[in-house]
Amino acid sequence: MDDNRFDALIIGAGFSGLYMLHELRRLGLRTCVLEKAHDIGGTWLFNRYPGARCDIESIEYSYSFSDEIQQEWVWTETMPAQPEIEAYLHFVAEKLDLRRDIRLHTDIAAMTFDEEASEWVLRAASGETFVAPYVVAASGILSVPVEPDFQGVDTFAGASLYSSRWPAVGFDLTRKRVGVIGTGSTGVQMIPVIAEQAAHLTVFQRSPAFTLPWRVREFAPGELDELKAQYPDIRAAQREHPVGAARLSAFSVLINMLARPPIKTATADDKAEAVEKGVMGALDWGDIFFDIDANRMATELYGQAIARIVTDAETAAALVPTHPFGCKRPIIDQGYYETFNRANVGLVDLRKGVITEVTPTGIATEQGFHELDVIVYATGFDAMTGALSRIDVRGRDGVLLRDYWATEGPVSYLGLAVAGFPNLFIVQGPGSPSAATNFVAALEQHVEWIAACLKHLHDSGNRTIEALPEAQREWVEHATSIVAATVLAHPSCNSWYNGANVPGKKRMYMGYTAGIPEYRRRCDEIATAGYTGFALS
Ligand code: NA7
Repeated sequence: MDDNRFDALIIGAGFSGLYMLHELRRLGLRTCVLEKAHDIGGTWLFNRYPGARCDIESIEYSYSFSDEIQQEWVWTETMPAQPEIEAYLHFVAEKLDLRRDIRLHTDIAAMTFDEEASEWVLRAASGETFVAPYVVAASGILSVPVEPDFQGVDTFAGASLYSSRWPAVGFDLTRKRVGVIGTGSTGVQMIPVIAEQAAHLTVFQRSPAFTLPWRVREFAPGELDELKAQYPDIRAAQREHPVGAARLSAFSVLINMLARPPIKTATADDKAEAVEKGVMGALDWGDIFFDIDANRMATELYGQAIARIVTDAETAAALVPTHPFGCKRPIIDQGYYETFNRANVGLVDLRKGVITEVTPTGIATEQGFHELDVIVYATGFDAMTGALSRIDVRGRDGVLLRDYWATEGPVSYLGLAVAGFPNLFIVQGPGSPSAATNFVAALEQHVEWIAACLKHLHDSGNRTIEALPEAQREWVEHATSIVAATVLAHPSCNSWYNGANVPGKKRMYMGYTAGIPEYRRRCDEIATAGYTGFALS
């Protein structure tokens, strides 16, 4: 038992957990990372589907805390593909000698706060226990997949593949009739790649996506070295940027749009010119985040731009979204719409008739039957709260975190801590910048804040820190009020950002949208003032 007693425990060995371990070791804390998987990597270990790639530039979607790491590691492409990010995390783990404090195959099933001892007792699925006064949940925001329970789903005689647990050895799709369910970021990334491999691809689309074309390319010789020489400026610009990514990415495109002229006063010529520029140009207006009518006008232009790419008129019309642009995660793609011009690709618009059943030979919808050899599920995640809700997390008075969130909604103080759950820190929990930003930039800020907080507790002779309910309420109100004025709050916005993709989940926008610099300013102000909004004892 004593071997399993630590100063701090971290759940999850992905991007967040690895840096957290490094920071806590630097403080001299005896720390252990508990990881359920067979290896490190988190999101970038599991999501190895064809075409899996980050939508932020590699030189920004990477740790900034170590110049040695950023100078030594070699990115080969402007936006990194999954294997390269996984390899990068392995490199970091070796470089910082992290693996000796990581326990793999350790799936935490329950954790209880012992109020008398003021410490957490964690129990793994194997029965093994771990004890520490502090726990950092670095368990990921998109780590629990939503897998639909269509009638007959288990009867399918072909291969059922899930985007977030793709076989490590890959899967040969050549000469196969493949069906893909889901057209979020994952579906949009994999569809063009699968179309090139499969004999036939049927895309089952419930909600069409807004997706912006992007050319990912290999770095030219010497280009990466030039960028590395500019790292001080690149990192400084990132730090000041609301989404933590100052170079072009889908997020910064959105931010840049805010400075554009409004569509509402645009002339017919302006609009025609916008459509000429393609789907990205069609959306490039300054008023579409705050005005739902403006947003709908831009969507109309977007539909016209799709119709210029997709030759079949019915397919082109089916690809036009009905939700407001901006309310879901912006997607970038490589040849998505062009894929629907291929002879071996078909689109099933589930808005005209839903999936009724999976049979041994394929998928039945209200519109007809599709014979398939492979079904690919790209159906999303129980985001933000999913991972912690699957653990029996019991705080004060034995309250279960999942019950608390089910009743109150996914509330927190700063997206970092939850009232009634002392000494539990969440990296990028609901109410933090997290998924509305460059996640790596956001997590670095959290990890550093948590480490400084633990140092403060130690130096000030405190053992317990706990968010106060009143501060939590005010934070939730503050975060919610920022999105209230935008299309993000529109009732037709159903996405993982607000929990609408998980049946029964309490709806609440789960990001903090004032940007990382403002968020950092507030977190630092709170810390400097002696951790206002927290009780320390
Ligand atoms: P998303 O963005 O949640 O997309 C999931 C997709 O799956 C979306 O098109 C869903 O349609 C669709 N879906 C979910 N359930 C069903 C059922 N039952 N029937 C048909 N279609 C369904 O998840 P992703 O994995 O693509 O992306 C998640 C994040 O990963 C992304 O935002 C990036 O941050 C990285 P819906 O829209 O709900 O109608």
